[in-house]
Amino acid sequence: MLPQHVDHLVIGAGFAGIGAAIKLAEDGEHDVLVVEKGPDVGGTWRDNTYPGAACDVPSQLYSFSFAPNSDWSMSFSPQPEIQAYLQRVARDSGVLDRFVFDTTVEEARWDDGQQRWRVTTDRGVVLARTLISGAGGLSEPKLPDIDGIAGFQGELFHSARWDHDVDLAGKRVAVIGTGASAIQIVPELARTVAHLDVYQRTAPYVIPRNDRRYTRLERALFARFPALQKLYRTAIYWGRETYVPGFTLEPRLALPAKLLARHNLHRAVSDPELRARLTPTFEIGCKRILISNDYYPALAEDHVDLVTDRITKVTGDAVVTADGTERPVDVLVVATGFHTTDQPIAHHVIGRDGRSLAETWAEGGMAAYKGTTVHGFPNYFQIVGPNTGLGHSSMVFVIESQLAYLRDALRTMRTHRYATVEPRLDEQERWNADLQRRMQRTVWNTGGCSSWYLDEHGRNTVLWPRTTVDLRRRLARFDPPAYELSAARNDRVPA
Ligand code: N01
Repeated sequence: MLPQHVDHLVIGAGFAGIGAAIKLAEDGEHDVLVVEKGPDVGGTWRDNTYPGAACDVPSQLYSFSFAPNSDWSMSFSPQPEIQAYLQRVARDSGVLDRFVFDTTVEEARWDDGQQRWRVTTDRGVVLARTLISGAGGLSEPKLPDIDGIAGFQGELFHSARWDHDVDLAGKRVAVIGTGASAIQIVPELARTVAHLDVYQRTAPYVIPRNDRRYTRLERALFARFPALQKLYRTAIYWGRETYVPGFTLEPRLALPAKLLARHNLHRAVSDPELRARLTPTFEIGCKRILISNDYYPALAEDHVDLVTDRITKVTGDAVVTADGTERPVDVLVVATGFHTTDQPIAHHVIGRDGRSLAETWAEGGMAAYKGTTVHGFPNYFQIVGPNTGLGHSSMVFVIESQLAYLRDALRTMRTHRYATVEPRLDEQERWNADLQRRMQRTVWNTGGCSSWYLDEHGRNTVLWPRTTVDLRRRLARFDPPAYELSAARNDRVPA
């Protein structure tokens, strides 16, 4: 049974939802409900179980600052370890009793009369004072729109919905896509399948993955001296931050990474024709820089083919390319990314004037104030909101920055007995105009590529165009002057 009303309803039990529940509890906010559509915590780390799934941000940084883990086995953790970490953090922090699983939010509608969010789930309706979305930017798989693909007779699945019942040994397998997911999948498949076709539309930059196993001594030292682990984490953080000027100010500053990527390719692939097809034609950083030691070597294997001709259609048992070649396939893996600038949750959150977030954003693209609150949506906080994404560092850092802002907003509401907070339209517009002005200089806009950072209008509504230090500073305190604030019309919680 769901409660009829709560103070705070959180959508999603990934890093954002777990972090929100823990931080709200620290502030004495215990009337919290976390609604999760899946059967467990973990979010994207629960869903992405494909072979080779691992984090491409070092584990020491890709974890909560308040829940360090001295037990990471590798410098880049494999997915099962991250999932186990999230399960453990949620359990040990004592907040799991606030979570309901296998429950889908169908609609969250602001009721201005009651100053509450009316959240309709497939298991009942809950009224909530604040709505906190931690639904995630990489949660809804994007399937490729290819002629005939619906009629494919073999096995077909998306990288984020891996079908572990399908035995791939000895099969002819095709992978569509060469993004961060695909380059982890391809080397694993190359070890088991009879033949692998990799369909590449755009060649990515791939730099070496400096992965290594932590020694027992290192792990013992991290456990014994938390300050040492913190220092290590800080060093990784600043190392990552050095990418920012090359991305946001002057692409030539990213030359070392470009040379590294070129060296990585030359070292692994000796065939000049294959090398040419694997050479990116855009500025480094425009798309996510990928890390792998075994992707290029896998492509150089005899039973692996890189296909760069455009896919024209899929038949019952083959993929057909523009040159007329038909390549038979038993299993088709689509590693074609996620709905990022058209997030499904936006269709389900309905604001003060009866319009959904998706409708509000239809013309100008996703926009929020400080990536977190949205005009027309009182008491709504979106963790990993518009323009809070990173191409170079840990999203957990961003999530914690936004949670600090959320907590200060709730503290301010408590102290001043505000019933609602909603960013002023002029402040939100000023924030986004400044962001987009800044965005003009970034490699994501000027680097000559198309990417999932850009929406249908060509606007980058996904990434943060400054340092993460800057983001954290701006989110450190809630800023009432930028908000419309209202007192409670009625102190009684409506039934
Ligand atoms: O998805 P993507 P992803 N026909 O959108 C191609 C995070 N992540 O799942 O480049 C043919 O990057 C598309 O081609 P193109 C990370 O933030 C993190 O790999 O658009 N091809 C591209 O090659 C990452 O950025 C980790 O020309 C089609 C690929 O599919 C994000 O998730 C690990 C096509 C999609 O790449 C998404 O990565 C994995 C079509 N119709 C992922 N449609 C970590 O380790 C698309 N493509 C933390």
